[in-house]
Amino acid sequence: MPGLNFKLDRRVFLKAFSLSALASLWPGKAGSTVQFQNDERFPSHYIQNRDVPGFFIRSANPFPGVNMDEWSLKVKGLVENPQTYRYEDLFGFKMIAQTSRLKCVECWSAKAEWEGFHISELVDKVKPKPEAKYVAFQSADSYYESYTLDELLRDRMLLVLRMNGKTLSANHGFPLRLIAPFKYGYKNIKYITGIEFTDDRKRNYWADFGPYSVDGTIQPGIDHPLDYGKKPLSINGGEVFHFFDKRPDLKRKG
Ligand SMILES: Nc1nc2c(c(=O)[nH]1)N[C@H]1C(S)=C(S)[C@@H](COP(=O)(O)O)O[C@H]1N2
Ligand SMILES: [Mo]
Repeated sequence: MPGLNFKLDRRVFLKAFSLSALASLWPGKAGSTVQFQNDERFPSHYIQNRDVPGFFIRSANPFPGVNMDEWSLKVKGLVENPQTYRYEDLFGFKMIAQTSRLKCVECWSAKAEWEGFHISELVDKVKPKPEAKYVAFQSADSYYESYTLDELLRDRMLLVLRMNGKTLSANHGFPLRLIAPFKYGYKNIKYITGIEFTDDRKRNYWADFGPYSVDGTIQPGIDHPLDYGKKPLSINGGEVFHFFDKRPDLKRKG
């Protein structure tokens, strides 16, 4: 498809919008997200922002989806054992299921059951060197994220392969995404192709192209859960749990 190589065409694409339209691409501008599906340059099957009831789709750039003939997960940088994984290899890790919310800075949140593996599984295999304090993620759609290794080793941080009992859909990050329940949605990177251990902090997409912090920890404030008629509910900061969510810590107490 000529003209639809987004790595090449991003600058052209960005130029095509006015500055104010560009500002509304930022995920924090509630209600003003550019609806790419109204733009005839992007075929309707492209992954793009869509307010699908129940679980919105957020994609900073229209994307055709991962080509699995070319996909692999490369784990590299300051590690003893760099690894390249095929999709099937990832199912060799110990799978964990967890229900958690994804909370976008646009204010909505949505809940799903996620299945995947903890990053400690990967860390055990690649053996980061002592100076590897940070981890940079690369995606197939030119998106990127950045974490401290300590954050990634926290509970409920998952590299996810399945959502609500099914293989991840293309819209939600097939084949591999991160679910970081105490971080804003933008840090929950989809279409992961690379994980690099480094001794310096890399930036992330929305710190480079918008007003959002690299840290991205969910702040106290108001949430509009999509499964509660978008009614405003207050949140404490960190992972979002509402009164109708089963909190894992409460469950443990029986
Ligand atoms: N690779 C990639 N990951 C991404 C994004 C993106 O544009 N590209 N958008 C982020 C944003 S802003 C949010 S809110 C969540 C949305 O996840 P969803 O589309 O599965 O709802 O994905 C995040 N991960
Ligand atoms: Mo977002």
